[in-house]
Amino acid sequence: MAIDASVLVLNGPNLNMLGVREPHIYGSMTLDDLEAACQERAEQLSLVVDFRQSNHEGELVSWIQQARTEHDGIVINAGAYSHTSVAIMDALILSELPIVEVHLSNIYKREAIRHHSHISAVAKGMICGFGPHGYLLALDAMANILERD
Ligand code: CA2
Repeated sequence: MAIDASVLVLNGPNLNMLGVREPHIYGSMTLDDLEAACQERAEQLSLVVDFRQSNHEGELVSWIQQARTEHDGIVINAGAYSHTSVAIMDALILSELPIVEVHLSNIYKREAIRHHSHISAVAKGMICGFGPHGYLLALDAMANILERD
């Protein structure tokens, strides 16, 4: 069991709209509901979760830089920046922390522009297609990684 390890759960652009629009793709849970579910799972796993969302690439980069000294791992759904941001990929590499990537939707069943993620190249692994449950699976995976390493 990873005792009181600290995990930054980062959410990228538009994920603050969860539960408000497109429930057929992203489900009806709001971001606040998702945070509550993550906090509950984190407690069971003896993890401390710092759950954040930003629509701004630079803010996400700054938070990842800070995580290097403040957290033990990063779970990230970078939203559309997953497909475009070399800056976020570089920040994740520089953090030297274990990374678990998560997506609510199955990005491979969607438009071709969503099939490639820069995050996947630097993540320990990636979970997609299971909706909000994917975040809980990502925390399980992170607890396992932190216990192992
Ligand atoms: O499936 C995912 O989790 C995504 O990261 C979500 C991103 C999308 O750009 C990625 O390709 C896959 C978009 C998040 C937008 O979230 C919304 C939530 C509710 C209503 C509209 C958008």
